[in-house]
Amino acid sequence: TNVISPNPDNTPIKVEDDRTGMSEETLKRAFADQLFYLQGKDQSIATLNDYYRALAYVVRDRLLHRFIKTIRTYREENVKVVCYLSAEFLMGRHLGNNLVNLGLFEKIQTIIEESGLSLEELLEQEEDPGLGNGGLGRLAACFLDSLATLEIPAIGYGIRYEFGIFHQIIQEGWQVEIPDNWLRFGNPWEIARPEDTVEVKLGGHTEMFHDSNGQSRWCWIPDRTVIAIPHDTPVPGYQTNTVNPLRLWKAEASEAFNFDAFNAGNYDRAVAEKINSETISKVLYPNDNTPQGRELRLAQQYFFVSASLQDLIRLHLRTNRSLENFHERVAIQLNDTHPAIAVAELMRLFLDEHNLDWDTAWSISEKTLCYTNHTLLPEALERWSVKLFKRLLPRHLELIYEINFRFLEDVRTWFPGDDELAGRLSIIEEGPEKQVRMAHLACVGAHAINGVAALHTELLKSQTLRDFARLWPEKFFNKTNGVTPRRWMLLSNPKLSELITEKIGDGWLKNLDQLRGIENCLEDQTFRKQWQEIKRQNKQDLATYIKAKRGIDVNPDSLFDVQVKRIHEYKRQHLAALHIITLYNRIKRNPDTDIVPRTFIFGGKAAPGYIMAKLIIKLINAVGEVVNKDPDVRGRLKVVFVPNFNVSLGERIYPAADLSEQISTAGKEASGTGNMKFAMNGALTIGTLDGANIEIREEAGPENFFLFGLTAQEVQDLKAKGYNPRSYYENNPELRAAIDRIANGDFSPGDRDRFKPIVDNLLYSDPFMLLADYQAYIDCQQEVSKAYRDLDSWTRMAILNSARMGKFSSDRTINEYCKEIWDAQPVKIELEEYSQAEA
Ligand code: 4GP
Repeated sequence: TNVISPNPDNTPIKVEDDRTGMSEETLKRAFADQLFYLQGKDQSIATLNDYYRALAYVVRDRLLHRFIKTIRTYREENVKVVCYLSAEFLMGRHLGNNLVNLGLFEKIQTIIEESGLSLEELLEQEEDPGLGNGGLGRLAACFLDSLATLEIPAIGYGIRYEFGIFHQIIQEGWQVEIPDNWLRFGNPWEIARPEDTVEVKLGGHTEMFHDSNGQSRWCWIPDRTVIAIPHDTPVPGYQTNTVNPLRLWKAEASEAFNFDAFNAGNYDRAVAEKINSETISKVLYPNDNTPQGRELRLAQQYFFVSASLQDLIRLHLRTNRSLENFHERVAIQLNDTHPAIAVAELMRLFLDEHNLDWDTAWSISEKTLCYTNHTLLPEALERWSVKLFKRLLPRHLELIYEINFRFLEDVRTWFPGDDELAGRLSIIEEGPEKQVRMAHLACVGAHAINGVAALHTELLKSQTLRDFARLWPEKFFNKTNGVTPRRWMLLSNPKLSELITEKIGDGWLKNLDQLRGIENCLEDQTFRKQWQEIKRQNKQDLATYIKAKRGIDVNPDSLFDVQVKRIHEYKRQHLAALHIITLYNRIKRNPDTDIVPRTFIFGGKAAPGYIMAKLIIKLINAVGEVVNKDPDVRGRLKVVFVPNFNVSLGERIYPAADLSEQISTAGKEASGTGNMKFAMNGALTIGTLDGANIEIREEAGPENFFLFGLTAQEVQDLKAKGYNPRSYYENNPELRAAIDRIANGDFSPGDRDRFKPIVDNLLYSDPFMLLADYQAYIDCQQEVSKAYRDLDSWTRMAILNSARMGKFSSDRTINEYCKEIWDAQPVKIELEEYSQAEA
């Protein structure tokens, strides 16, 4: 309570602060106040969106006061801070999650419902901020939740894209992309901090000069400056006072620069430059697992890295006398190679702007930087042409050459005479067009390198980064991914969470290993029935959504077989399509065949330029058109492509799944995180021995997992031996019939050749070995159907999956990073008394 003024009789008047109080009374008053004074509305004219915004501000106020205290504590105690540099943060909607983490969900629900509104409807009002493509961006978001929950001082640094990942609609079965204008109505969760603006330079050339000591040095004469304006989003932990910043940079034109042109009467140039500068943070590149080598993309990367590092150095020098202890106060994690230019930029700042000598600068920089790799796909390893580098970042190119020269000198002393090794390790790739290999730059510049699942890390060490692993085995770590149980269970599956809490208390939300406790309820028939009933309700909810969105009736008692993720050939959505066609063929051969009713649910975006992925979407929809309407099928098979898969749609879908499809070609999926969300919510997995599937199966027990397909080793051996997909086609009648049905145009009336690219690809090259895995997949699906016929035993397996997913909490992952890589410790945030009164 705040003391505002003494009474005449000297007893203090206590009022709870409307911006911090957590009592029902105060929250109600705050809601009305925000509606009136921020939205400028009252109940007679307020729209749902007004109510959403009013509520968002009520919640934001309560975050801010924790946020400010958090930042103040970090500064006063001069703590070590983890900085997560990522070109993508796929945060998902904030309101529901913030209510959960502040412990306000139920209270607010009551208040909103008392006002005759529905909280669910208000939550739906929020734009889903899609500042990421898929796994890598969503992982960053889960990590921020865990960092705050574990009370680790941390900052997320990234780009405030004006347009996030495109909105996908389906027209006549095809993906159509619509721009994602998510900031149209403003964003109540961010706070612009123009006072912390920094300048980022680009282009130009370098010149040699002599400093006051007579030493010759290089300096950079850029030809363009943009300004980076930070926008902070508070990220609260679950039931802690910690609220860490997510700091996203927006690019704007530097006024000083424009002014010259403007004054010289060159108004259009001034305007053009402004637009040019703002372009840098305009739009997220919509590629997942494949970089696009465009100049603007490199500019984006450099823009946010430079702004973030300058910001960090400034913050550091506010509380420390020099940069000598920078690595003791800051750990910087590079989320893939997108921010790898940090290696050169940190050196430039240390050398050119802060006058450190090379060895000191290098030693501090190396101790600060860490690098995570997220994919083994060779086409996904970022390379930039030296020519482009020189044009955009001439000083950095020089520094990279110097770093490389010193590195290769070391290599030659360690391995004298092995010139090939030096060539393989070099940061510069020779060839008709010289390239900068960003992964090599990251490996040389970082003291820790990690993969995201056990198999992935092994393959990194034995293949992709083999030479580096030989050089520096001690730099390599595995950090198997995880996901936050707050968003992916508590928020998205409240009924299941409640049941679990009823049985084992709520400790599991902060220590997911405690989920094991529900194994004790396995023999309790009532519990199993409750579990089943909740799954049934979640499926019914999804069925209602599907009906509304796509007009398709689906049976909530059918097996919900779900594959949601980006569309990619290596993820093999088309293998699932072959399964559906095979079942359809069986029905066509014998309409009375006894099959377990299934609803196949797909969701995911294809990169707009990825023709094959877009054709796979069309194929799935085309198969659905035929199968869903065929009277012989009698509704036993339904195929649904749910448009615009994103975080909030994931929240509806994972809890409603019976079967989780994790069917990538072994060795291709680095980890996967959707696989974890499904299993936590009691779906069984059908999957290959790929990425984290292997560890999920280990935890769940092999008897609770549907395994099929070649191993990573077998995939490689088969490739080496000479893989001939056609022989599978020729020798397997069901496979042949399935492919022929596509090739004959049964799913493309009027355009027989529409799917020829898919058919030809499978028959003549099949790089992801669908045909080699086809029969094993079909057989395994048969096992799935058999198991589903006994719903009670299926439910037991589902419960065991959930119970044993403790390992896949991102809290576990973050704890490992803190101990083994970052050397970061939790810091308690104490709140002033008045705000704790009701908390
Ligand atoms: C993804 C990987 O494909 C996925 O296996 C992994 O779980 C995720 O990163 C998080 O580590 N990679 C990307 C990408 O999203 O763009 O490379």
